[in-house]
Amino acid sequence: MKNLICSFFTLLSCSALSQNSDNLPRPTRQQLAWHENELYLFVHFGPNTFTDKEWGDGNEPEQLFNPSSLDCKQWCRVARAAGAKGIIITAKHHDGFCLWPSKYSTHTVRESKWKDGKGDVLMELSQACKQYGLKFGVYLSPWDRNHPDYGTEKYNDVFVNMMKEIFQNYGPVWEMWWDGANGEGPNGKQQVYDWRRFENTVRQYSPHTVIFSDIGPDIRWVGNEKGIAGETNWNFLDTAGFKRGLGAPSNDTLQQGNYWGKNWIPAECDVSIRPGWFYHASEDKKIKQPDSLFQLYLKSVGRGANLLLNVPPDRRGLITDKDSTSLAGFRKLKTESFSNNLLKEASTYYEFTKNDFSEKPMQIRELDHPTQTYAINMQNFIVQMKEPTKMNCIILREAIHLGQTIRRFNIVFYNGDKAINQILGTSIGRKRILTFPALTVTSFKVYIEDARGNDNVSGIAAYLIDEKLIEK
Ligand code: FUL
Repeated sequence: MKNLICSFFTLLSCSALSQNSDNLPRPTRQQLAWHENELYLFVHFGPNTFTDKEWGDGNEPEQLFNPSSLDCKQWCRVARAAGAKGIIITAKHHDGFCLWPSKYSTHTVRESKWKDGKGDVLMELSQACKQYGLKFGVYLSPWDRNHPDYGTEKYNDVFVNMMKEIFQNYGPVWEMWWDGANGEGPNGKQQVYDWRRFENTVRQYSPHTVIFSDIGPDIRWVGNEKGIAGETNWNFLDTAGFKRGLGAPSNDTLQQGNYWGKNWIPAECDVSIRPGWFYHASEDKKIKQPDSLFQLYLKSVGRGANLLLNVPPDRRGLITDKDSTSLAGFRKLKTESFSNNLLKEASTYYEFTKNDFSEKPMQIRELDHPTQTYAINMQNFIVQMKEPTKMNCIILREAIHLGQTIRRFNIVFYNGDKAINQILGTSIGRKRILTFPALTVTSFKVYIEDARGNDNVSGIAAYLIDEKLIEK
């Protein structure tokens, strides 16, 4: 039967993710769960916050680090109000300063003035995240401009031990974020990172953590720091022969993925709400406003990637009201835009034989609740509106637990019998948000024109959003 209707989770449990007779890469359970998190905050915080730098030299006196009223719960409240699902913090940036009292360094919060050396940012944040139901992630820069062992084999032990310390004392760690930078250390030497050992450590000590880097293994960098995924965005990447940092695939490739790529490594779009990653008072007037954050959302999450939005706390250790106001405004735009699915009353008919859309449909369900999403598992379908309806946004979802199979689609809009417009596109992935100048529509047809294996549109919705918000 073509109109196989099966709940997303039923499908999930009946299809082993690892089973892969068609050689199509599929996400692991951890990756699949990662995809559902859409938006989370990045927090750059450390000595640079107090020196007004972006990259510290590593010789900043520890005493500099002294936030006057650090409150990780405030960060969590801001994250929640923004609709973000987690926080990833720079536990150690390139300057080597550790935001936790690591046994493997003497350049940490313990040596600082803050709380007389008794403070522990990772402890406060990991606990606050638990309290607020947020995921907790850790950016741990392999490049270390302070550590005396950097540039020697001993440093690989240091890095591994730091990770173990973090997993053991602050876990669960949802995402481990490895920057590709590999500059010189305090002794002028460059480190040869033992990536294989680093990866094995994560897998052994924290098997549910997803690892981000230029080339994964779980999540890839999107090839720019503007927060923008490719309009065509495959969740596949070829990594053989590539390295992190300078030896990474080209930025274009990272932005789009490889259509024939052998590994499921989806893109994460990192971008800052301000020009810099760290807080600088001089940038207080340059905070991205709700409409630009909305545009970024369309160009990241709306292209099947996730959005990692950096919101740096100031010298008090708090996110400023200006940043949080903008985030709350963005949340409001998102809620207003996507709260009224115009297809609630529509009917959907699948193409049975060529140009015969007569087979009875699935019910259209809420897109953002995968438990309620039904797999269509069909090639082409028509959506019939109850009455002529003005719309300027369509959201499609692909059943990515089965892989990413759709390579080209075409949506044709009708008013009565007349075709009034069409949208041609390539990848769909977890979520594809398409915006266009408003049309009054009585029906529209979705054609999956080219697909590899089973094509699996798993959800569709239509909205009328504020005209000013359509993708620029
Ligand atoms: C880059 C770093 O060099 C920046 O300082 C920042 O942390 C950014 C997210 O990643 O590669």
